[in-house]
Amino acid sequence: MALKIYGVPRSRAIRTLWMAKELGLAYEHVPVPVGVEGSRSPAYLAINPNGHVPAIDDDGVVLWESLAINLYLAKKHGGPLAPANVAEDGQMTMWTLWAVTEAEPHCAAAMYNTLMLPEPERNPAAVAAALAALAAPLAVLDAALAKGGGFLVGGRFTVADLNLATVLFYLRGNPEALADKPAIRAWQAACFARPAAQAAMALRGD
Ligand SMILES: N[C@@H](CCC(=O)N[C@@H](CS)C(=O)NCC(=O)O)C(=O)O
Repeated sequence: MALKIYGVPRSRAIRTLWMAKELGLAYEHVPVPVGVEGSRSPAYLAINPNGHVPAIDDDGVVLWESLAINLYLAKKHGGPLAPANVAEDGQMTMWTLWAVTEAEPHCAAAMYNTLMLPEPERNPAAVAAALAALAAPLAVLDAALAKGGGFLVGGRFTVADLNLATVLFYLRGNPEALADKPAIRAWQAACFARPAAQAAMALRGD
């Protein structure tokens, strides 16, 4: 099989598993866990020297960085998820970089301190700070989705929506962050209702 996807579904590998399912790709899933036995093992470090999942080996093209992998797969396979021209390519790259710079650090801080850390280690002040930092970016996103007919680029679901939706998934424990963001809530519902999203999320087992 040409495409191998490394990483357990309960990690950022879910982003690439979702993308592969959207594109209907045949792939081999290698569920490398996080830690010394998996992502930090010598065998895996030879694939991704950063020690992070996911990574892919696409017939010899080895890539890491989940959202870059998705942009690559979209452009390689084409179709409605991919950019139709260089302007859309720019917009999809813009929203993907926006996801990792403007949203992900704050979404991750909120998630860790709401859902992931053992309860005694959770810091409510860190959650409040993260949600305060997200207020302006989320207002930008809500307005863009309202203006764009419910999607980020080209009035249709694309890799940009998939990439950003997987980052905003981190806010699932903080619905208050989206209480006054109806366009984001409608967009999230549309993204996660997709059959490929449902199939990928089922792999997480939650
Ligand atoms: N920016 C990277 C981050 C990858 C990342 O940090 N993955 C986590 C799992 S969600 C990981 O592998 N952690 C293991 C470690 O850092 O040891 C991406 O989007 O692929």
